[in-house]
Amino acid sequence: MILKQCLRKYFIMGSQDCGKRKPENILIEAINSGITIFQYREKGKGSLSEKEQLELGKRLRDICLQHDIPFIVNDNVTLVEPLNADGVHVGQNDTPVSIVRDMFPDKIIGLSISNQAELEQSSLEYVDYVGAGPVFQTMTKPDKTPVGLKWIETLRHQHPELPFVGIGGITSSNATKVLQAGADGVAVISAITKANDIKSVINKL
Ligand code: TZP
Ligand code: MG
Repeated sequence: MILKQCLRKYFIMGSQDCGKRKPENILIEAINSGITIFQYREKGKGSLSEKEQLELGKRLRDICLQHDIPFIVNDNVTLVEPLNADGVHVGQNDTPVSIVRDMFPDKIIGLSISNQAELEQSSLEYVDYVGAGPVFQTMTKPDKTPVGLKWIETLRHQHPELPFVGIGGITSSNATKVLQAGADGVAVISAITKANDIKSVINKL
């Protein structure tokens, strides 16, 4: 597995993002349409109880295994082993990446970094890839101020080899700009979960 290639079309989702549709069906359609990695992110309003999370997580994990798509869990390091995840993605206020690395020497570890101060306080030596954003305004995280394409350019300039994705407000119309600014890939939630035509959206990402 070459991580930078896996990051190209990074799909993130939890049941709270799926409306009336089944998360399993959205994931299968997204995989058949060309996503390259999946993150299970059960979080916020409408998200499932711990027990239900584990159950849905197992079903989504199995779908990824069957299709050879890396399966990452968001935030919750206690889900990594029960779901046999390939990796975990944490934010600046979650379990520190040095501890996550101690827990999981061989798993993929992702870290969110939104600005220069966060970059300077981050231990990149423990991290496999970075999520940078929100690049654009997004209803999925409405409280966070967008950091713009400028942050993507800055991060690439400072870390020419670092695998990273842009995230936040990315759609089939603006994804190319994020890649041109220097990201290895684009991470999206609503562009896929809210799409009428998932295949067409993923083709254009
Ligand atoms: N982290 C930064 S922005 C964001 C996360 C999880 C939400 C991305 O959702 P969308 O719907 O693709 O804008
Ligand atoms: Mg987090």
